Amino acid sequence: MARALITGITGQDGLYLAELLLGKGYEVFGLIRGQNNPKLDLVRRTVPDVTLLTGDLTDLSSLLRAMEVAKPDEVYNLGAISFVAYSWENAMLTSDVTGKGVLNMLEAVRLYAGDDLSKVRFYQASSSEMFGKVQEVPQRESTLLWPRSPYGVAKVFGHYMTINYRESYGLHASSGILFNHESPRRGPEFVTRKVSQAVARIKLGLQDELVMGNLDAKRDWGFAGDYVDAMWRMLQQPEGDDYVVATGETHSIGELLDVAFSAVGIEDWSGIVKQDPRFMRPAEVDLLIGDPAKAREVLGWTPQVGFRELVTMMVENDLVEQRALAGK
Ligand code: NDP
Ligand code: GDR
Repeated sequence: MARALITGITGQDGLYLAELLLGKGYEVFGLIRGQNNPKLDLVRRTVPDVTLLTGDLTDLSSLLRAMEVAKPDEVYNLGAISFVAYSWENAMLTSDVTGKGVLNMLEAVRLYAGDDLSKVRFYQASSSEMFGKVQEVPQRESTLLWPRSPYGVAKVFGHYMTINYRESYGLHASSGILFNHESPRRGPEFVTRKVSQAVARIKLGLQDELVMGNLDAKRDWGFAGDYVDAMWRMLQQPEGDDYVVATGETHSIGELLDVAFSAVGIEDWSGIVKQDPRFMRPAEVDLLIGDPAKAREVLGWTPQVGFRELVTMMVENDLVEQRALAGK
């Protein structure tokens, strides 16, 4: 039975990936941090067959211990401070976790594997946020990186460290440059879930306005369940490599609002949505659209869920959740 260790098991992708790997017959280990993690119950309920190990990406010894217990064939490094807006307010912490944390994980792999690095394959959760200021459209593996946030800069460090371990030590290390991917499990701080929750609450009469930041930014949004499959496919290749994972379509935040409100029968949201500078970023990533040709050709990966279906799925899920929370 193949063995996998996932960091970031409490996150959106960690849960989908754990489900995917358990379904394939893997023995799955998940790294969980803190002495009383509030998401522990959620993980236990959702993926009860995952063995949880305590550890933190800033603590190399905890990662090494996790490696020694899990003895993984595959390591998926999904743990990170992942909210871009937060990264300006906590730039050092973001650098330590999202940037240097990758190096800690790579070192834990190297120290665990000793002189047989071929026994472990490594996946790094890189991000389209690394592209930042638009250099080329659509963005592909070779596009110049110009990050625009402390988060993006930290991800660039992790990305190149992953490449460096591949080139220096021959580690089977892959970096997935994933564009935004969403689901009903998305954290409520991210724009899609913020919108889907608010739209559901407005429909149910629990809220009357929605305060947003920049409505002009454009993102290439896909479904998280599809994207974790691409991660797994990368580690099944004969060699490690870097891949853009995206839908190849882009939509503005305004279009996201159109689709989400129309899912509950509201066609004109102009009187409901307000804008506030507190949700604007010091530097914005204006346009993301990925070219997933390499992932399609080499990994045989294609996204299954389109933008409208994704947003509608999230709104419908939040209608059920918000109705239950309100006792309606
Ligand atoms: P989430 O924010 O949902 O999950 C992040 C995970 O990282 C959580 O499990 C969190 O644990 C964990 N984590 C945070 N700090 C630490 C730490 N110090 N040590 C160990 N674990 C820690 O992110 P997603 O699931 O959406 O994303 C997964 C990865 O993919 C992240 O690295 C993200 O940056 C990257 N990514 C995501 C994209 C997306 O659109 N979703 C696109 C491209 C890249 P806890 O619950 O304890 O806080
Ligand atoms: P992003 O996702 O920064 O792309 O990072 P997020 O959903 O936070 O923002 C997307 C875009 O929406 C604009 N926006 C708002 N965003 C939030 N969160 N809240 C608002 O009220 C709001 N109004 C407008 C933002 O300015 C931005 O342009 C996500 C994360 O998952 C990263 O970890 C990942 O690496 C990238 O996607 C790819």
